[in-house]
Amino acid sequence: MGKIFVDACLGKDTPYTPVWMMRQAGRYLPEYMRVRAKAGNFLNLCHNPKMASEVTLQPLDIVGVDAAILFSDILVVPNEMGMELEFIKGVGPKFHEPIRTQEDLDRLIGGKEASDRLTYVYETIKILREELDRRGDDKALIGFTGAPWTLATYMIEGQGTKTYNICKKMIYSNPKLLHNILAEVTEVVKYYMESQIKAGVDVVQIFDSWASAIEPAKYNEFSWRYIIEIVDYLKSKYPTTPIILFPKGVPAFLDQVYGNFDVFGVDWSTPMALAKEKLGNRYVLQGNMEPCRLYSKDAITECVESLANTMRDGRHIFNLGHGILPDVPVENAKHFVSECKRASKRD
Ligand code: 1CP
Repeated sequence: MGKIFVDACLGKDTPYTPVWMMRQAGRYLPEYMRVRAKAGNFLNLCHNPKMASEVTLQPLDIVGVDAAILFSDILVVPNEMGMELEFIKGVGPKFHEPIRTQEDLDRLIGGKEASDRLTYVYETIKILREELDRRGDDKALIGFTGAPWTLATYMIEGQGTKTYNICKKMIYSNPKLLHNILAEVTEVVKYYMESQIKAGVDVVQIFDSWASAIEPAKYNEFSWRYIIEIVDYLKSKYPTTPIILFPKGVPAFLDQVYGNFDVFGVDWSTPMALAKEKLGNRYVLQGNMEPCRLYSKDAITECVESLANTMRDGRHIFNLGHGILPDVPVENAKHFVSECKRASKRD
């Protein structure tokens, strides 16, 4: 059974260009809100494989996307490295004891031991694998992680940030400590991704959501090369599993992109034609509708047609250029998916 999404990741011809949406299982779906209410809170939902697998499948059934993305969060990794995590209403994720010194780092659980604690994630994937195989359709399952840099921003700052001043201060005043933190997270993520593949995901995506916080001259040193270390590890053991990288907001880095991965996720601020010119011959491109276009059906159609035209030679996966927002009408999300399929249908 060929999966259209997996084929597209590998640059093979497909009957149309497959589509999924970043953050597609989430608060814009009333069905998600019902399961979340039953779970009590967001982390309980991540920790409950039965409920997490249920919400993972919702966008396949409701919106018609071609791939499901495992329902979890990037922050379960530092959480299982021993950092207590809380999601506070109106604030977002919070680590009460951030990592600011080598002693803080030394107290964390590392490597395989930390990744082995993420059993609820692997359990969710196993349920999903079984269910998708039972259905026998061609929908794929995406596993994911945060990039070491993006995870480190939360671990060091303790929460989301607008300025990144604490972790950026470390770039310039204590790079050795930052490299030690990044190396430790990289070790855990390697095993974590490997375990997700073993549990049954078809494809993995690495989110570097806060890539743009680093100046281009430092981006490779503090982020990309750690991502590529993970890619090299996975490709040496699982050469046929496609890898998608999504570094958000780094158009100045496009000329320096390297690595043995398959799909480059283009964020909404980078013109797809520019990404195609720089990377289209080496990587399949994913993206990149500005997520706020989801508020208008006309704005959706205009963008999808333009993307389909730019990418008419293929080597493309439709997606948003970042996550869907909670107040988007479900009907518009469905319109996006059906327009992608219509506009890219091959004769
Ligand atoms: O229900 C709720 O109120 C919690 C909201 C929520 C959800 C639905 C959070 C908290 N995480 C998630 C799920 C999630 N997170 C998924 C699976 C759902 C899907 O995609 O269908 C994924 C892939 C993520 C990944 C994630 N978490 C990223 C990378 C992707 C991106 O959007 O850039 C990041 C940066 C996070 C951190 C995080 N978790 C939650 C929030 C609100 C945030 C962002 C906080 C901030 O802005 O700093």
